[in-house]
Amino acid sequence: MNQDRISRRKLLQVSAAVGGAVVVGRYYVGPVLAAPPTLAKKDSYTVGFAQTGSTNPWRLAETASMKDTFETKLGWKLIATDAGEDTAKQLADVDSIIAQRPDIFIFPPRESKALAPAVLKIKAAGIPVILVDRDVDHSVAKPGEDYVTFIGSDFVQQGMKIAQWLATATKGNAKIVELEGTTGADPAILRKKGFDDFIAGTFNGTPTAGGPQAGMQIIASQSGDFVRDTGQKVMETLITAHPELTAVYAHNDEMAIGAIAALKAAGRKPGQDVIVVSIDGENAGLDAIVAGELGASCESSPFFGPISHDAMVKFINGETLPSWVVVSDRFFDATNAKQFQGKQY
Ligand code: GYE
Repeated sequence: MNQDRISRRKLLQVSAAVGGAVVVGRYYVGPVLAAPPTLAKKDSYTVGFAQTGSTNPWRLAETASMKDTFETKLGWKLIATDAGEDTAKQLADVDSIIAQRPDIFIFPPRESKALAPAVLKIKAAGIPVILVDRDVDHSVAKPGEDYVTFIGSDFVQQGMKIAQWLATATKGNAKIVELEGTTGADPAILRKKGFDDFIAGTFNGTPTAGGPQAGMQIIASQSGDFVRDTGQKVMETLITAHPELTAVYAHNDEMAIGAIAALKAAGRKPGQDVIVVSIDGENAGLDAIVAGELGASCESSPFFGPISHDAMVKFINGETLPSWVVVSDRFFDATNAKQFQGKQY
């Protein structure tokens, strides 16, 4: 039987046989269950939302979506924290939210490995967790067992789609500078993998129709932390070190916009002698596509309020949830960017 499809009820039955008592901090939390703690039906809930930061429009849109759903529409309480893009601060925020005893945590773990123990800690405190936007390392914390589910985009596919677009736009010839997202963050790891795999001629283990892209080389790859200014600074250095570059793959629009500014300042022509591609589908990204400076942006939706509420209701009702609720994304380039301009985030 597929582990992903085992219902919560079955996991609870299994867990009864393997449970042992644990005490975490000042909480006695009873047996260790091989399923997330359950949640009783009631009129309103308190939701813990430990945000990673608010350094870009994408993150602001995500926070707004959570507030809109849980506070404005449902009238519930959202305990929201802002870690200022500091992993240690997010870990401390999780602790402080646990101490306030929310009914559930719905939040994006900034780094995949570093936040996995925090998910176990929340579970041990008897509070269920739904992860949104970023996932944690499954060798430490498992969906369906340690947390309810992960709701988010297919980052490998995003990287693959952008590589495929770039291969077509450059006729398979590109010297690529890659601006990676936050080191250790799930989307940064997987957006890189999807892109790299496409160049190597595979996608999720299956050979791609076009085969390996021998003319596409990643000549430098460095983190710009998903931040516009950092992306710009990193790009300035990489332009000097690698003047032969002909393409930029940024893991988000913010860094792509920073890179475009750096390229222009260095006398290069983004959209002409350097093809820039990225991910997110922000308004600023669409503007850059319409201006001819950004080639394409694969969408990554930040609207997790309604979708996480749906998953939470299913969980409360004891319904089976997949280990991953996949968010589907659109793709923007010069053929369609204009019609979505100003309608994104
Ligand atoms: O692409 C980026 C943000 O985790 C999917 O994080 C998210 C990414 C998004 O800071 O802009």
